[in-house]
Amino acid sequence: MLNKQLSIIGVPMDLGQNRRGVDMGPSAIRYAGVLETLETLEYMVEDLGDIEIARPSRGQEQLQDNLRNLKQVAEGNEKLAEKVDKAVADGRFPLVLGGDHSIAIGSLAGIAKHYENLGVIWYDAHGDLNTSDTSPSGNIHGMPLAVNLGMGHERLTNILDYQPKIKPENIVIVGARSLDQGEKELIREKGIKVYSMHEVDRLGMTAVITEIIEYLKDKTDGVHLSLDLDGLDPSDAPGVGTPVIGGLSYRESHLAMEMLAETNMITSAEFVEVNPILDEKNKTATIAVGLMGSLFGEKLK
Ligand code: B3U
Ligand code: MN
Ligand code: MN
Repeated sequence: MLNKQLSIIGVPMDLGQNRRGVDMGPSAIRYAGVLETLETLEYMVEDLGDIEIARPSRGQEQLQDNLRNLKQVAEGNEKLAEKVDKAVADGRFPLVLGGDHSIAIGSLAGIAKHYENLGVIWYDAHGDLNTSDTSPSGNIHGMPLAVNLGMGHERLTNILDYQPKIKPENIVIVGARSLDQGEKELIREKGIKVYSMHEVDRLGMTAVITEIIEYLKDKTDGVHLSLDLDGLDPSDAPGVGTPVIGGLSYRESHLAMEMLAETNMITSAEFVEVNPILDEKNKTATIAVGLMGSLFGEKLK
């Protein structure tokens, strides 16, 4: 049984990338029925509302040292880290709703403090392992995993005054199919485990998740699921800012969530990059809520 006390935290963050609209992700996910879904599964859910996010800088100021909106992204993540920290300290399961993936900087800052060896499952088309030196875009949503490894601007790596947040051997990336050169080098250098689409296709999702569970189960004392909706194929999840074809299917994703639910190993989660402006009738938010249902044990009921 997972922790029955859930705290939902919305983060209307759209400053970690270029396309507006992802700030409406938390509303779209709430509208798609996240509270009702989890309450039906007999969770005690408190909705802590949304973190306040500043407006973007304009013109030249926006991109400094190849980091877009650094100050606002850092400040938003500091606020998020404090909220998440408190939820975990109170014995609650934090469920964070994005917003773009830069919010994983704040979530993990708040969560990892409470664990010696936090495992992280990064469900994503991308590696999010860029730094300002390797990023092709300056978008901080392409950097949070590197930041959590202690790489990047101090303003981001040192949130809540400690770093690194996580260890490379405790990370597993699933669904990758768009990695930049610098990210590939970092993966090799740090020995990060990656199940790209190639491995998912060869092994099948059942074997992939079984291996991930085996890989993390003995060496971690908690596991955070960071699920970027662009990990799914755009035909299933069209409402994302950087869709990449050839992704994980709706069915594979539900299977993955159901298998994780059976283990009870997930101790925190976030669902990010839902962009209602780019979506088709709230399809992507609805899929996100469906996946949460599976992660929180719908099939086991
Ligand atoms: N790797 C590219 C693109 C990207 C990363 N994350 C998303 N897109 N969603 C970058 O900008 O770092
Ligand atoms: Mn991502
Ligand atoms: Mn992504």
